[in-house]
Amino acid sequence: MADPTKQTADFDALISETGAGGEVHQQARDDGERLTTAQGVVIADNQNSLRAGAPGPTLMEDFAMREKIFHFDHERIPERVVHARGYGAHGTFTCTRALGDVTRAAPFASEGKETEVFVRFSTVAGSKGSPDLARDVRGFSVKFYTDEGNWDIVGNNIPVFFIQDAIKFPDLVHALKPAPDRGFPQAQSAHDNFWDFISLTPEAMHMVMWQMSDRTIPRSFTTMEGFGVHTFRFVNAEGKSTFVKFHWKPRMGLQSVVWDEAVKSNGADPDRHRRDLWDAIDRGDFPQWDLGVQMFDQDFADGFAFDVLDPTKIIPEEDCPVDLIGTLRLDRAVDNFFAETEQVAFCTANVIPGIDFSDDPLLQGRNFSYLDTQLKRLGGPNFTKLPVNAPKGCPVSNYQQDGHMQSDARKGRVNYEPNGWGIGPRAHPLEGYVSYRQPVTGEKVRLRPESFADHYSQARQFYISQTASEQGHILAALVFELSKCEEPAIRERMVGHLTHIDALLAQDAADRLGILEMPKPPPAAMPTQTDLKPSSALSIQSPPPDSFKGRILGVLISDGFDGGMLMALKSAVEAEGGVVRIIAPRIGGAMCSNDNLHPVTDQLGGAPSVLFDAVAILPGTESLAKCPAAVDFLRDAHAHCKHIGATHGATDLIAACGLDGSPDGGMHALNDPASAKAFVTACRGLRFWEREAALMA
Ligand code: HDD
Repeated sequence: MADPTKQTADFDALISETGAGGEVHQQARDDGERLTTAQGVVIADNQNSLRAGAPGPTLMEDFAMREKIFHFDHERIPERVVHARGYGAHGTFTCTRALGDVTRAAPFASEGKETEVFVRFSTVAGSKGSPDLARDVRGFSVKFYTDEGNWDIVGNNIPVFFIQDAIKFPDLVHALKPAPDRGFPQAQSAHDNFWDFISLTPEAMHMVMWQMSDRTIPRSFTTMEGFGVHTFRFVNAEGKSTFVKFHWKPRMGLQSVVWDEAVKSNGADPDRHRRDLWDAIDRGDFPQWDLGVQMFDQDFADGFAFDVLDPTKIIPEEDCPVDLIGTLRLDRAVDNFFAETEQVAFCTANVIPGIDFSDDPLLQGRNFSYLDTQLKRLGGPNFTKLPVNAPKGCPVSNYQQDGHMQSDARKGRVNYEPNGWGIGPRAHPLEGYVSYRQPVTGEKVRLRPESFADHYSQARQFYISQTASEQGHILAALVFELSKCEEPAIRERMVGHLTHIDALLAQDAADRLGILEMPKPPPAAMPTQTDLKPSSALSIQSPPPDSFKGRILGVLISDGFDGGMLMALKSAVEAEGGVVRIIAPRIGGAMCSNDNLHPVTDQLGGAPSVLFDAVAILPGTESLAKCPAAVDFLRDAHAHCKHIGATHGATDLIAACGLDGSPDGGMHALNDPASAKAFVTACRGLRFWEREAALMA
């Protein structure tokens, strides 16, 4: 029988002498880095628990193993009740227009002033592991580490919200999230409970139009707008208040994918958005947004057609311009996802001198919810001490003490104020935060103001501001979502609401849902104003971006491909600040026409065209016409209205897809370097939307 002591000794010898993990141990010894317990005791063996004899039972006294497993068992914290899936990065906000006359807020004190920021983007409905391209509103939260304290704009990529009063939020979220009995569907609104609630909530109709638009399937975080949603106040040194709404405008322009692409992307790369942000920062192509503000006074508010305190309404840019006052640049990925992105705690109540709240009832409720939720999620009141949450631009000094995970060890006997010891921090009436002196009167009532009662006019305004293609996408999204509702009454109620927004949209939706008799519209508290003008800022498609910067051209090649054309495409794309990825049947490379093996970035089976903004098809002597993945690659790119460049060698693949390869505004012949450049210039436009009408016909 084998001697167990001997076996252990042999195994130890193996570890230190051979490569089976041995190098790691040896290396750690050499470079001085030691593996330790949380108590700092150096661990001698991280592969074997302490046992009574080699085949014998494990001993309770193995404190190193117990501590390791204990810590592992407690790695999870509750995910956010909404916005669980998110991705963050660090950056800088630079003021481009000083606003000292309107606000004391530190980031706007002088032109060129820089303030550190942390930004977290998110989806609302899905759990932490849900796919990035669910149809969903996106969170856009910015924490400014100012020299007068932390200020958070906790916004979305849509400027309005579903409900007008925070008391309705738990119901909205319950209806949206998986049903409590079956625990699905995950990360989507296409189900009975959501539309049941919405169809009984007329105030949601404006938001629903945005939600059904391509805004909820953005190409990436870097191509989304962000909005503070509510009206806030700027307050200057004299205590004068100016109303303000915050807008983030992406430098890459607004860009979204189409629905079929989103569905397929979720399978091909469920991490598409976070990967895109990580890659952009990694290659030094730092995403940027301009911060815009709509500033207005009480007179403007009184004369505006809607209540500026109603979070289901926008102020069109034509009525109140968006002034650009600064730039946000994200240039540093997190070091540790959990420590930073997961533990960051945003709160609408985190304001600084110069920023104040309005009486928007949704905002007032949010001011309670965020602090409350952090307590549950982060386990105690000391989460503000975590590096990602702690102010960086100013000192923190107060008498808050103790509590779970306290890391501050304030010295001395004084932990109260006022105190007669003459030590410790004191309030400062001049430098401190002073709330805007707003006169308040009124009876205590549970009442929605009448000025919040128009639920359809801006929904209509949004709809008529869209291009025909975008309107088609809204209709298709409504039909998709409502078709997932099993209860006919829900579909009918929704179509009834649509009648108040646009009669043709309602009729088309009814037809495509197979509703034979037009449902009666629900009574409207106020008739729809049909004279609101379209606002071009509400459309994604017009105008399209003027460069291919930050976007990806997928070039499909096979053995014998034209290397000169690939180089021409690369230089044209790189001149625009874009990225080329090279896709081939084998990840080991593809033979160029000059018999050199060219490296590729992706294998065709794992890189469908949904992952690229535009595609070029450069097959060589190796035909791709019989390759199903290549057929899907081209067919999808075509169906998603992408710009397609193709060499003569692509003719048989084009035919295999049943497509007409004749050049048009979206199909480009690649035959010389000049044609490569012209193709990339055409790719600046988002898509060749004209193809869509033909595809639908
Ligand atoms: Fe909220 C998270 C945005 C209404 C309660 N919300 C959360 C996040 C964003 C928003 C971006 C994620 C923050 C992060 O990245 O950590 N929420 C909004 C917007 C709203 C809104 C733009 C309407 C204009 N939210 C809203 C209401 C309530 C909440 C009315 C409650 C009454 N929201 C929360 C929360 C969350 C949250 C439960 C979950 C996780 C967290 O706060 O930190 O407190």
